[in-house]
Amino acid sequence: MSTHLQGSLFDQTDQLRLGPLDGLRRTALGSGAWIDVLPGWLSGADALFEHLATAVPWRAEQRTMYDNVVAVPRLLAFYRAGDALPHPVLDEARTALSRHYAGELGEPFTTAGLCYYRDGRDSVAWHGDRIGRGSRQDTMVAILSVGEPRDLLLRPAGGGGTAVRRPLGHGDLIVMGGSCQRTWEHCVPKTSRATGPRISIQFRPQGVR
Ligand SMILES: O=C(O)CCC(=O)C(=O)O
Repeated sequence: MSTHLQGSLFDQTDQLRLGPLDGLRRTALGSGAWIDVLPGWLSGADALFEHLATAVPWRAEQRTMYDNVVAVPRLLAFYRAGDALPHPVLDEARTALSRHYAGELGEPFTTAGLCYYRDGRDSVAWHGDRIGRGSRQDTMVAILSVGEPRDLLLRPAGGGGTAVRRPLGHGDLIVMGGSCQRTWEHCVPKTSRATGPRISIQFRPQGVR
């Protein structure tokens, strides 16, 4: 796959390295939902981006919308608990997140969902991760973003209220926690700006999807 990532424009260093998690900053969203954000958690992420873009078996999906079958506007891959992840730094990231949140989450992050947004036309619509336990229990979803910056928007479930906008750049981490998957929803909207590719890596506990 051609990746078109303007790598040198993103990274200040070639060394792939996760920073400490103690810089995470929490924002309470309301209704028991919160987000933790850590810009630049992963440095030297150009090589990771290139590796994931070419080595992951990306899947194009389709869905039915009214009477039509339409392409899902992003490429996907999913690694179940126990599957080998496509790069060792993702194992490191998952282990570090599991350790950091052990007390609060009470279980490790196990699965990794990967999404490839090829350009600004790729997107994901408003949703909560409610397939499984996220529909009835507090949980956490941690997202590491690499490549072109894209906005993640959050709003109270069902719409209404003011949306919160979080730009996610190369190497940035966001963790959605508490009731966020039930009481809030999130999306990555399309953009008409000239936008290169982005890969999102989501770590979830078992049974959350
Ligand atoms: O692209 C992202 O970071 C968000 C992905 C997401 O919300 C999902 O796949 O459920």
